[in-house]
Amino acid sequence: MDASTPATTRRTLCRAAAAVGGAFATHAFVPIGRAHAGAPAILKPLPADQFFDFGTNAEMRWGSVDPRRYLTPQSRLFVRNHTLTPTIDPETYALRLYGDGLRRPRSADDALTLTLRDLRRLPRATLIATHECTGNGRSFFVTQQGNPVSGTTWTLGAVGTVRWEGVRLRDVLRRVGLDPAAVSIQATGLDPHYVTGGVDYGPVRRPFPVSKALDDAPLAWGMNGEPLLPDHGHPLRLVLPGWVGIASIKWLGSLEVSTTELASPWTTKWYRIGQEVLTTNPVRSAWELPWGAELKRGRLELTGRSWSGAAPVRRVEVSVDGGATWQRARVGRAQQQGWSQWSWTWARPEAGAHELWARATDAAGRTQPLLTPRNDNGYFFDAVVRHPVTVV
Ligand SMILES: Nc1nc2c(c(=O)[nH]1)N[C@H]1C(S)=C(S)[C@@H](COP(=O)(O)O)O[C@H]1N2
Ligand SMILES: [Mo]
Repeated sequence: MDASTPATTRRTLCRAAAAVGGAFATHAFVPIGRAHAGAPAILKPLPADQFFDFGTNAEMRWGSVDPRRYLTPQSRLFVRNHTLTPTIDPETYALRLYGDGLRRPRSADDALTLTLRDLRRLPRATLIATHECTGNGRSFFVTQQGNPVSGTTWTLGAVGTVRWEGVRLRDVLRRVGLDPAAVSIQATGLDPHYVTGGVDYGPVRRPFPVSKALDDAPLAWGMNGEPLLPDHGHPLRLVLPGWVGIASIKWLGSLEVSTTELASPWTTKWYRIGQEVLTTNPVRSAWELPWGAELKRGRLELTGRSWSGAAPVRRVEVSVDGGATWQRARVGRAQQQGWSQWSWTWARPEAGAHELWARATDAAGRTQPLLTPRNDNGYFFDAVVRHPVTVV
């Protein structure tokens, strides 16, 4: 793959996915914009110099990242949609809460509702965190390791670091009242049902432990000082910092709080490797360069970023001789749970084709390997990526 990889044209979407009903509770009181046939799955502009366009998904181009900006602008952030971006009216929106894990248990039909106005009465919270899709880097299973895998062929741009703004989920749950025996919370989106292979899997939803809810999870209505764009979950999304992107449910419709472990196809069928339900993101690194970049001969100051779902990045090493020798990059400070920017000086590059390798280690002691074991859906590609460049 090179920088000129043609973006796929936007696929015509299966409108059957917009059908609601069946075994799943409908949210009839929330007006959701009906997309017309042929409507785009993503609403924000996706300039070709900034994004790879995969139809329902869009990847940030690392070659377009501004090394002087720590945060990823919302307009530049990758988008990952199972179906399409719904349009939700914030005036009539309400988050539904129910389940036997509430101090006063409630059924789905009798859910407690919280409007945005209700939520805005709670203490405000902001959190800088790296946000990343589980499948980021997937294409390298194929191109670097020769492993066939299925899923969106992301390179390394299904990631960003943003400042989330909203309230702490812990404050919401305290206000509503939690049963001490509550263990699991299922977050459900208001986007159309996910239909694939002729099966309706219902709305996008995924459970997570109450412990994560009480730790660092915000319910966010803003990003980097702006209201959330429709594509990123307007008017409200869940964020589980450091965890796989699928855990951060957009267009949050409901939270079911339970005293028993909950499940969904997003934990039993997808976003798992073998017996392991995926939660914390691995360590990864990217150069702020186009794939196959041409670099002018002479002393080169190169930049990149590294991140980990578990802990701040402590060390980044660079190799330009296929891993025979490694040199330390200068690593900047991470803000809160965000990534680390780094730079490295290539003093005397020779003309010709080279591979740039970058390998990060986090404060939890996790280092990027040279090879990631294959899994069918191509999750968690964390091996050192061999970034080709030509010095001219
Ligand atoms: N309701 C809903 N939430 C969702 C998704 C979705 O399709 N529907 N996609 C998930 C996945 S797989 C990822 S990686 C992130 C992407 O968030 P973003 O599009 O704001 O970057 O949202 C997650 N939350
Ligand atoms: Mo994802």
